[in-house]
Amino acid sequence: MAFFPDVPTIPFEGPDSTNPLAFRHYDAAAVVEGKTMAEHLRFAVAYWHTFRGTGADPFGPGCAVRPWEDGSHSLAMDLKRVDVAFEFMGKLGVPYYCWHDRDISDEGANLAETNKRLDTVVAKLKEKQAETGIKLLWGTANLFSHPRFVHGASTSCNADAFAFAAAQVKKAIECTKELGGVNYVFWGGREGYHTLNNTDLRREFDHLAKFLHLAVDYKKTIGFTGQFLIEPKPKEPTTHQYDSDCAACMAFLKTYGLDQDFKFNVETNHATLAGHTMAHELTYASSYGMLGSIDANRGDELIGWDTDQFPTNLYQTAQVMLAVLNQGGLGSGGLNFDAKLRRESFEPIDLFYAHIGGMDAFAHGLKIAAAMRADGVVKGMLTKRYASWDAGVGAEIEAGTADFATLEKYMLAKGDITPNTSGRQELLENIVNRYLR
Ligand code: XUL
Ligand code: CO
Repeated sequence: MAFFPDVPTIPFEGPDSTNPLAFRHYDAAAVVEGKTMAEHLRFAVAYWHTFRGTGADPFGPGCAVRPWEDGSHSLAMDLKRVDVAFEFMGKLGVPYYCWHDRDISDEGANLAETNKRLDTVVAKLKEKQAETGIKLLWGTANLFSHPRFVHGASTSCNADAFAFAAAQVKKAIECTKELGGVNYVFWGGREGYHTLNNTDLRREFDHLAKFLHLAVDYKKTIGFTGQFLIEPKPKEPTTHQYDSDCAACMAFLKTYGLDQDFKFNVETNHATLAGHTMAHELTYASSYGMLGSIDANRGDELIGWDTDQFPTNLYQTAQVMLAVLNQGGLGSGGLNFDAKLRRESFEPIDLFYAHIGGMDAFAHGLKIAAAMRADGVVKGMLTKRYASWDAGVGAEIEAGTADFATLEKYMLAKGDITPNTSGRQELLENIVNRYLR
């Protein structure tokens, strides 16, 4: 049975196409900088938004039209949804998908039943993966929706919530391994606080670190080789999320001796909520060898929350792909569309339009980034800007052969510094715009 009977496998038709069900830039087999677009971009569909999103918001219930949904929370519905998902992903031509445990299988009456049901769905996912060649980019556990996690999971004031979360993550890692997942993600969920009047901040941080150490131990015990990823986010649902941005996460991981076991899954709308550009977060993470994967979406410049919109901003996608190319690719990571349709876009076909647009925006961004790198104009200006560090006193400082006494002697003899040169911001912005076509 086809769930999207009117949609063909999405073809690549080239930049001049006006067919809304075709790619204009994403040509999976096209080679850029020696690798295919598919290899560079490693797109993934997010199960939660695409197959569980209803369009509900604080002002009204879901209004998404999904003819295959029967309104139940039955196992049969979970299994049918797997067929829907694989038809959608197959027609779209994405190589990967991502899930939370509770997206793919609802909870049963108790943990044992929940796990049993999850196993049944995982078995079907495994079959469909084998049949289609679509793979799991990452799994994760939903430790934030159920009321038992109202005060957080590993940072809850209730030790039982920590224990339940541990059991749930243990199972989610096992399922990820079973499906050959190449990463496993930890997004903080409700790990954070609203008021210090009821929060022992240091104790909660210690518990978060303890939890992650236990996860690392378990990963080694079962021989799961996927990359562990932390996904920073500064606010929502709590006022102060503990994993607020890449730098805060880096400090946390270093403080607790976890930095060798994790990388970051950086999300565009989380970066902007933290008051950073996505390019800043990516460059920070990448500089320290910590950029593992990307949740590709965008926010709204006028709205202060996580709108999780599909990425369409070429300026942004080009910057993202520049960071990715500059570090030689994402390794086991990929570009996961952690993005949802607007409530007003309620028809199934909108799911295709949204993903096609996102994939094209990133393929186009990849071409722009590759063109910038080929010309090397911006990079050349950057290298030139730091030339004073490549020889003379700069090289001595970097090499550790200078100290305050030698630097004083040098400056006393010289009298004052070599004059500064212009930062050329406007010129550089104009040059970047040359490539946006
Ligand atoms: C929440 C968010 C999550 C994570 C996975 O803002 O981004 O969906 O990606 O838990
Ligand atoms: Co995300």
